[in-house]
Amino acid sequence: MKLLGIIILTVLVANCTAECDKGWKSFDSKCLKLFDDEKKSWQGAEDTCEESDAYLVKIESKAKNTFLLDTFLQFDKSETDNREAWTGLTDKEEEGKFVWTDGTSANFTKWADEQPNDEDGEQDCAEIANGVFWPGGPPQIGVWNDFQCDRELYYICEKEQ
Ligand SMILES: [Ca+2]
Ligand SMILES: [Ca+2]
Repeated sequence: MKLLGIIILTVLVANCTAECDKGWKSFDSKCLKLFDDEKKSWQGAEDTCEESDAYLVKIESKAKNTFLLDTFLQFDKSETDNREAWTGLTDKEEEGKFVWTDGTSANFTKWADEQPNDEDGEQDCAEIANGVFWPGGPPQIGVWNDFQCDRELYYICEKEQ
């Protein structure tokens, strides 16, 4: 009986201090991870997230956008260097109507200047970018760009804590 009590107590304590699996970072009751082993298309990235019971990251606030930059997308400011990753935002179902993978619309957005521009009528998936993307260009600090969904990028997955 005593042993059972200890086991129950241990389980309760473990639940109260639930944290993310190894390699995942905690933010606002979610667990987040940058997958930077292999670049993938937007759909390939989402499929891989789902293998971990996750989905491409949903960014609902400036605080979360900043957390992602600080945690996953830091670049060497002294050089022409950049980081970019797929997010879960897409307008592939209806042009111009951007939604997250759970179908909710984007209330908070952080588009770069002149984005989304649906370049050549073929950009339906949103990336988050940090760094300098062309020689002499201004740094893009944590801004979003719609991009061709079949282009291959690293990506950030998110799941419940
Ligand atoms: Ca589009
Ligand atoms: Ca674009």
